[in-house]
Amino acid sequence: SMMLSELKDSLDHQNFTLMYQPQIDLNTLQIVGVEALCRWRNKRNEPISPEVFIPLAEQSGLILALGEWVLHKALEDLHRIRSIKPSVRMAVNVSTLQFNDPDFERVISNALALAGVSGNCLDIEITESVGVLGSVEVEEKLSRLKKLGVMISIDDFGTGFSSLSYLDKLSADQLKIDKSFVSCMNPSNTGSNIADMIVSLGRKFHLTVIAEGIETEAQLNALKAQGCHQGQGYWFSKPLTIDDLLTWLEKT
Ligand code: G
Ligand code: G
Ligand code: MN
Ligand code: NA
Repeated sequence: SMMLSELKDSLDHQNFTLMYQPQIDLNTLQIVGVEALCRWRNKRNEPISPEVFIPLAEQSGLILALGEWVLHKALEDLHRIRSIKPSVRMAVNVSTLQFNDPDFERVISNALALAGVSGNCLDIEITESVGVLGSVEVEEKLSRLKKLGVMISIDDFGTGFSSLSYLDKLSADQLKIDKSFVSCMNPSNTGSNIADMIVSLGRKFHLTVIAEGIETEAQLNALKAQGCHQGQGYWFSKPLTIDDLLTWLEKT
């Protein structure tokens, strides 16, 4: 298709950009990480949503090269971020196709070596679609990645089709509460909700819980009261260009 050939051209010419959204510790309100979010404009300079171009990149196999570019760019920018806030980690979304590529571990260790950063700077966000979480295959891969020092987050937690039976075998570090469960939090509804349940589950299984899509102070306070560890969302900051992020970091 037209869009696919433009997408390929863009990769050759490095026409993608990354935006960074701060991830905040809900107790200290300090930044602990940033999530890299890929952006693309077509030839007519129209922004195309990643919900459109990421699936296209996946169908065409381009996602492997694009994913590698994202890793390299994000880790390169991390140096500038850490020159202001030394402990900030970089979270990168990894498509199921990348994760299941036999070369994935090599891609990760190469990216770390190229950027000259250690594995504990990097957080890999995967979804339940990578395979059967808790299965020997997936857990062995996660364990090998963790030996590089990287952290693993389960993104969009609760929106997939997995059962919960894998949680006690899971070699991940974090659960990310999908923003759909945060946006439906209602200040007048103090009873249990799905976000509440995910926070309890995560804490029981010694996983860090991070809520995404926090847009109001009421949502922030409710999540904090439930014991949610971290959050990101428009309440703190929308995704920022690297320059705007550096300015934001200088001010906070
Ligand atoms: O902020 P937002 O509209 O950017 O993201 C929309 C969707 O695109 C999210 O599901 C997000 O995980 C995904 N996405 C954004 N950037 C990347 C990326 O670099 N790689 C992958 N695989 N997905 C991404
Ligand atoms: O699936 P993933 O978690 O990677 O996607 C993150 C998506 O959520 C991105 O599209 C990002 O732009 C978007 N996002 C980040 N903060 C907020 C928020 O507070 N509200 C809404 N509606 N979307 C958000
Ligand atoms: Mn994500
Ligand atoms: Na999500």
